[in-house]
Amino acid sequence: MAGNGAIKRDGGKGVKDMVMERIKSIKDIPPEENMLPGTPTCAGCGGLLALRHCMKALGRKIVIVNAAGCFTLLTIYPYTPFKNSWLYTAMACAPAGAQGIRDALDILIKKGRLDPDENLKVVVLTGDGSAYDMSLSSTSGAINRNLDFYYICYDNEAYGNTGVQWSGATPFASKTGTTPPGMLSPIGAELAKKDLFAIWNSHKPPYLATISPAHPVDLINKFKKAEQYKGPKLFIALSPCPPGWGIDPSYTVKLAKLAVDTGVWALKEAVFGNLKHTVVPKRFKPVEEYLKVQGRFAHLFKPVRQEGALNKIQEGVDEYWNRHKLLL
Ligand SMILES: Cc1ncc(C[n+]2csc(CCOP(=O)(O)OP(=O)(O)O)c2C)c(N)n1
Ligand code: SF4
Repeated sequence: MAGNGAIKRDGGKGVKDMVMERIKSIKDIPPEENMLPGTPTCAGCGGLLALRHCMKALGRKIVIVNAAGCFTLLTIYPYTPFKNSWLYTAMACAPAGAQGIRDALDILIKKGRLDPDENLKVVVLTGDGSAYDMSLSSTSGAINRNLDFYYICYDNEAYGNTGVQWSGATPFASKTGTTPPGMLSPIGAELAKKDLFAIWNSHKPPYLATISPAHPVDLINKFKKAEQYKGPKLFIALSPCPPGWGIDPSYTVKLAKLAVDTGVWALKEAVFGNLKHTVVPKRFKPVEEYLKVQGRFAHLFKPVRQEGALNKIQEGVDEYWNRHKLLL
C-alpha cells in the first residue's frame, strides 16, 4: 500500500479495482503499475510518462479506445503493456467507438449479463492531431450526448507518428516538418496554438483538466476528483516529445516543469464550466528559458535573434495570466 494509506482496496477483493483517496505528495503515488515498461515509444516520451500516472489513477477496470497515433504502437498483437482491453479506431472517431462500448456495457448490465462490479471505465486516448483537429466534431457530439467517458489527449503539439507535422496544437513560431523556418516564414509556424481547453469548456462538461507528467500529484488528484462525475471527463497532458521538440530524452520532466514555471502550460480544471487554476508559480520564469532549450525554437535565437517573435510569445503568456488574475 502507498504511503499515508492512499489506496483503499475493495473489501478484500485484491487489486482488481481500487478507490484512491486524494494524495498529498509523491510518496503517496500508488506503487502498483497498470502499464508495464518495454514499449516501442521513444526514450523520454512525455506522453507515455503522463499515461503511466493516468493508468495508476484509473485502475485496471478500464477499456481504452485509441485513435491512430504514436500510442497505437503500444499494443500490437501479440504484445501489450496493459492488462486491460484496447480498441483501435480511425483518427476521427475514437469518441464514437467509446459510445459503442459504453452502450454495450450498459445493456449487458441492464440485462443482468454483466455483474455491475465488472463494469469498466471507458477511456479515449488520442494525440493532439486527433483531439485538436480530426476528432473535434465526434468529441463535441459525445460531450453533447453526455457520454460517460474519460478522454486523455497526450499533446505533443504535432502529428508525431507520421514525422512531426503541424497540428492545431503546434505553438506559434515553432518548427515542424510542414512549418520549416525559411524564406516564406522565418519564424516557422505562424498560427497560435488552438485553445482546446476553451473549446471543450464551452460545452460545460462535468470535468475538464490540463495535466503534466512533471506534476503527478496534481494529475492523480484530478482523476480522483473527476471520478465522482458521470459524463465526459477530459484531460489534456502537455507531452514533451524528444524527437519532435529537439530535446535530450533525459530532459523531458525538467522541460514539462519549465512549461508550468514559465506560465506556458497553465495547470487548471473546470467543473461544469467553472474554471480554477491548480498550480500557479510564485514567480513566473521568463518564457525564453523554456524556448531556448528546444531545437524546434532554435531558429528564434540563431543565426539572429528574432526579437519580434520572442516578444510576441512572452506577451501571449502575460496576457493569459493577466486575463485570469481574478480566477487564481
Ligand atoms: C484520416 C487519417 N489521416 C491520416 C492518418 C495517418 N496517421 C496515422 S498516425 C498519424 C499522426 C497522428 O497524430 P496525433 O494525433 O497528434 O498523434 P501522435 O502521432 O502525435 O501520437 C497520422 C496522420 C490516419 N491514420 N488517418
Ligand atoms: S514521437 Fe514523441 S510522442 Fe511519439 S512516441 Fe516518440 S516521444 Fe512519444
